[in-house]
Amino acid sequence: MAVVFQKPHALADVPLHYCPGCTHGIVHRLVAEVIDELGIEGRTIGIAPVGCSVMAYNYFNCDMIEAAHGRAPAVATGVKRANPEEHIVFTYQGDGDLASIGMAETVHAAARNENITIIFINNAIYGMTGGQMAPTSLPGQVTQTSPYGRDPKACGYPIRVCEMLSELEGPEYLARVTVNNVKNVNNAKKAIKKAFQNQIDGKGFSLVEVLSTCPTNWGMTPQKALEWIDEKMIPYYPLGVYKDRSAKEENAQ
Ligand SMILES: Cc1ncc(C[n+]2csc(CCOP(=O)(O)OP(=O)(O)O)c2C)c(N)n1
Ligand code: SF4
Ligand SMILES: [Mg+2]
Repeated sequence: MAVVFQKPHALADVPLHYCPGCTHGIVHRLVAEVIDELGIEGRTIGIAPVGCSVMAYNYFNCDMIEAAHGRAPAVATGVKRANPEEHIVFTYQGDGDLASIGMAETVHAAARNENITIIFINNAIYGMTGGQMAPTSLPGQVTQTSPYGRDPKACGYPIRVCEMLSELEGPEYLARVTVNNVKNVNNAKKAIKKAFQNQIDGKGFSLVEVLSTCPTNWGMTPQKALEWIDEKMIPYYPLGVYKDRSAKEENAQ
């Protein structure tokens, strides 16, 4: 039988606007595949951020809402609570959106253990606005607003979101993945699927951080950007599961 390569149904059949080598598109596809596999397209409502993925509302075939910059977890909270049995709600947010202007919304949604799914794209930069320093930019990283490299003495240290949230009692599931090679893409999909399945099962707040590329603002070729994730990002942001409450409770029994 011939295998035909197709787009997932939950991914709209329109060209994405992302730059060559940007991994936003890979993560979109993984989210859409998971929506297809879980059979939840008709129940799913996505919350788009402000950032390069602002037009995610054009790319997913489910209902989408555009939140103000950083407010996606608050919007998701309202949508989920309006019909908790029926709605499956996910946010898709960059590091500027989630970890800078939206940090309060993120932390409090996690502390409340809102039963929502967050896809957090950490590309260590403000992509859409031209490459300014993000809360996750690495020490020494050259950006438009740190032309001599990020100096932690002046700008503070990068925030490790999964580690920070794992100190809270609330969250159900926190994992960091990346999509810079086939193995990592497969692992990322497993984590994203678990984050949606947790919501279906009523388990609570699930966040998957995806280390992503921004070749345009990093000033790299797409290939070099994928390597930079291995060389620079993973040492600072180790991959792994930072919290999995249900698994821990099952193991303790
Ligand atoms: C209230 C408000 N402040 C600032 C901006 C400008 N702004 C738009 S996108 C963005 C940063 C986006 O970066 P990130 O969330 O990391 O997404 P990326 O583009 O890297 O995927 C900023 C600061 C805005 N739109 N609204
Ligand atoms: S500017 Fe960066 S994050 Fe935005 S689409 Fe281009 S490569 Fe992707
Ligand atoms: Mg970013």
